[in-house]
Amino acid sequence: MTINFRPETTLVLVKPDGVRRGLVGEVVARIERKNLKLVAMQMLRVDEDLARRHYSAHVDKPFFPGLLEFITSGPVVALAVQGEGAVEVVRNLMGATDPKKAAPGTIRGDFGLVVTENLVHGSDAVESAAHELGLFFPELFSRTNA
Ligand code: IDP
Ligand code: MG
Repeated sequence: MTINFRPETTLVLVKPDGVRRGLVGEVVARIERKNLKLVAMQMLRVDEDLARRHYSAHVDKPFFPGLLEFITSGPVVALAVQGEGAVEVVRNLMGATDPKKAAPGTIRGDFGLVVTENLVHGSDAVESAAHELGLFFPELFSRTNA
């Protein structure tokens, strides 16, 4: 089975801190009540290879080693989320990267405190969403249905 990339589809991760703190349901509930559609969901452990591919844009950043260590530190929950403007809508639900600056009412604004533990990932563009969905759900999303 494959899933079409249209309607617009984005990748959400509940990161290891979110899973450890029991916030998977909270994140899923916020996505669902926004009337976005969950089309795939999986708990998995991110290994170093997947972490490097997923965060390749950040390879030269000083925080990259810590980011790899963190994202591989425990299970994550990966979600494929579909709906009109899904990429931007999810980013708005998540709030700013640094939870200190994230608005109250957003996931990071309500539950996060420090940038290294900001609970969720959401693809930042339609093109990166296609790439990231292929990384986390290779059987469901491939370049052929992008
Ligand atoms: P995003 O997750 O909001 O898209 P990015 O800039 O793509 O933010 O950064 C990826 C992840 O790297 C962030 O979610 C956060 O976990 C981590 N990160 C970003 N900036 C910093 C920083 O300045 N120090 C430590 N970690 C950071
Ligand atoms: Mg990003």
